[in-house]
Amino acid sequence: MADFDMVLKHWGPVEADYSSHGNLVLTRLFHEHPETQKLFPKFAGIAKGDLAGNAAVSAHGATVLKKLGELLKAKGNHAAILKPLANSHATKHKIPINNFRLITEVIAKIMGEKAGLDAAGQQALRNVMAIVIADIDSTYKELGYTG
Ligand code: CUP
Repeated sequence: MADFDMVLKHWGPVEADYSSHGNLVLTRLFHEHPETQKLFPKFAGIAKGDLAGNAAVSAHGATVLKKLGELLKAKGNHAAILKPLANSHATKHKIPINNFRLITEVIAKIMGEKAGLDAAGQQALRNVMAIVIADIDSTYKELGYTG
């Protein structure tokens, strides 16, 4: 089975509640890699203990997972989705590329815990994201952003 499909097989629980899963992803990311919380000014001041109940964290987490859902469903034909995303993350949000690797690992773990994504499925997600991240990285380089 293609990597996209292996992950999409377990997308149902995520899609059913993007906000809760999105909050879990960002809360875990900010706990495991505290420096990532500072990347988004609107999150920088939130106390660790308040992340889980924070509506803005849930909303952005939902955005991230919805984007990932669109990318998975595009099955590699994702240039039109990814270009604007890579542009805004280089020029507006200034998110260094390694953060996409960090969030990939967190999403793999959360999907393992909450959506039954097994070790092979987690590897499939890493494979999909490796392509996505390489594409973001080429846009970053075109724009002269060294993140
Ligand atoms: O949109 C947005 O916001 C993004 C999303 C995505 C992209 C690519 C792929 C997938 C998804 N984001 Cu935000 C991202 C990120 C964050 O938030 C954090 C960290 C890292 C990354």
